[in-house]
Amino acid sequence: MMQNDLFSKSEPKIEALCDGVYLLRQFIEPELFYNQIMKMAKISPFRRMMTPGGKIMNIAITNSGDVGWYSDRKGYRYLPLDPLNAKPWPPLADFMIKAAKQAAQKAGFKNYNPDTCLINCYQTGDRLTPHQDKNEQDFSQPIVSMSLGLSAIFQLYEEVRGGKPKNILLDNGDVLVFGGPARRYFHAVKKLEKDNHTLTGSKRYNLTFRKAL
Ligand code: MD6
Ligand code: FE
Repeated sequence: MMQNDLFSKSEPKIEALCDGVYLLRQFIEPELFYNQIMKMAKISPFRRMMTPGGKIMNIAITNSGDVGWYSDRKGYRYLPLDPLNAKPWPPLADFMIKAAKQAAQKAGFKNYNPDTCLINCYQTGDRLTPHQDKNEQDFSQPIVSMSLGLSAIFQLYEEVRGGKPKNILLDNGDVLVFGGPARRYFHAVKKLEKDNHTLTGSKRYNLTFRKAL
């Protein structure tokens, strides 16, 4: 009995959604990550970036790590310095890297070495349109995605943009590992519904750990 209980806690369930995509529900300690984000945002604040086409994105973004994902008129790319303060992005905390590696390991990705984390902040009505993540060098490395606060529906398409997506509900503390053949699949996040969460209020945060360089 006792041993069974301990086992179920140390071996959380992992759900395979398709080849390369795995969901680990309630895998992280949300408060720990939320507090860390708030600390990092004092150095590199959340800001709404400009698309290469000149539109202002809804979702507010910041980064942590050796480089940070950035978008402006010059395009999408990774930058070693935050253009807002001309300083390095706040470093990845050890516990963040450890959790991301543990999630990747559980999904079968042995040599995962993230060097950056993109942090998205969604407010009521914000959505993420279908896209592929392709600004990274090495597609054999998965992306580890962590959700905090309000729930959202993640939509997973196949390699082509059209067709019916698989809808995946991402809750506070859930971790999605996104690799293998699915690493190039289109995906989106549905409009954030108006709601209130004890940790994040009216917001949802998403952290995506990547090996960019
Ligand atoms: C989000 N996530 O969940 C946005 N991309 O708010 C992504 O765009 C994403 O979760 C690549 C891999 C995993 C992801
Ligand atoms: Fe993405």
